[in-house]
Amino acid sequence: MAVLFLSEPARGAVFERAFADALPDLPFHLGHAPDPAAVDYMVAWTPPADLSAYPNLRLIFSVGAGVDQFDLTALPPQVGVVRMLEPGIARQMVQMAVMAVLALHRDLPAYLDQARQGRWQARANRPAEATRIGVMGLGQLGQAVLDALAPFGFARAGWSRSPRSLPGVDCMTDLDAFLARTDILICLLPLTEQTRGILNDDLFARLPDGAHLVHLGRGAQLEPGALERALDAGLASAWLDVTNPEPLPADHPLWRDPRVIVTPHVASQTDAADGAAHVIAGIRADRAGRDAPGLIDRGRGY
Ligand code: NDP
Ligand code: OXD
Repeated sequence: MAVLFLSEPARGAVFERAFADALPDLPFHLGHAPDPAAVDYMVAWTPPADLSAYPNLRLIFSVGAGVDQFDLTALPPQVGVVRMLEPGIARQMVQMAVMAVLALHRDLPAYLDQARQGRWQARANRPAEATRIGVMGLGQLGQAVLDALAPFGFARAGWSRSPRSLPGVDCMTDLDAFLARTDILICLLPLTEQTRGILNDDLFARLPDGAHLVHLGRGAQLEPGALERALDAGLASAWLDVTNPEPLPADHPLWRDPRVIVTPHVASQTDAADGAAHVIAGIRADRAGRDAPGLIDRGRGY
């Protein structure tokens, strides 16, 4: 039995120390396993394309919260995929989402634009109760964001594939009805074949006039050009932490659109020590015959 770590060496050194403390009986290899057939567990952002050298691999742990960088169809069927669930990811996501929602609710893009022009001009403040937040994706991140927004008084709704129930949140599965009641749309969906390009012309057309977008999921959920068209057709502003393409090229017009704030995919960053603790907990669960926390459903893609 062994673990093979295939991500950044600095992060790997933190994992190596944590494994030596917590699972001293389990050989831990950084970057290369002397005996690939002994590898049961792999930690990676993306695994090697050809896994045939690792016939006894049981689980691949993603070093990130998403698993869309894996080609799930190419992995051997018996290999489980585990997403990163260290608690700092949700804490940081909450900070980013609250900052973005308040910025758009309080017209920060317009005030930044006025400031660049030296223009002192007040806009009317809208009550939070009159602003309807809608979160696409009611997983651990969508739920944490909706909880954190509760004290501000916004009307809150969420959209997911299966029916959910969350206190104070209108949980919906009907996308049309959800969009029609959403003034600030937050995307926190995983990237799958069903969600690729979901932020498209048709979706933006179904939002009320003057709505805003906060995109925190994955860049490829945004159809290229659709945001620019939506901004011309009545979408008020957008905060993008993820873009399509990503990274956003320096000459891309969205960088210079005063209605848009772009951050370079920094909403959450995995802490190495807490990430190692999550992987160790997963290996312990697997060795005890239980599912590792964060084990995804490969058929669903998340
Ligand atoms: P979860 O797997 O916990 O939750 C996913 C949610 O999305 C579930 O509610 C699920 O519905 C819903 N969903 C999935 N597919 C569909 C669909 N086709 N239609 C409707 N709803 C759907 O994910 P997390 O909350 O942990 O993370 C979400 C994503 O956030 C990650 O996959 C990643 O891409 C992104 N992320 C971005 C970061 C950044 O720095 N910008 C950092 C971390 C994550 P159901 O409840 O029915 O299963
Ligand atoms: C992740 C991310 O998936 O940073 O961890 O988006």
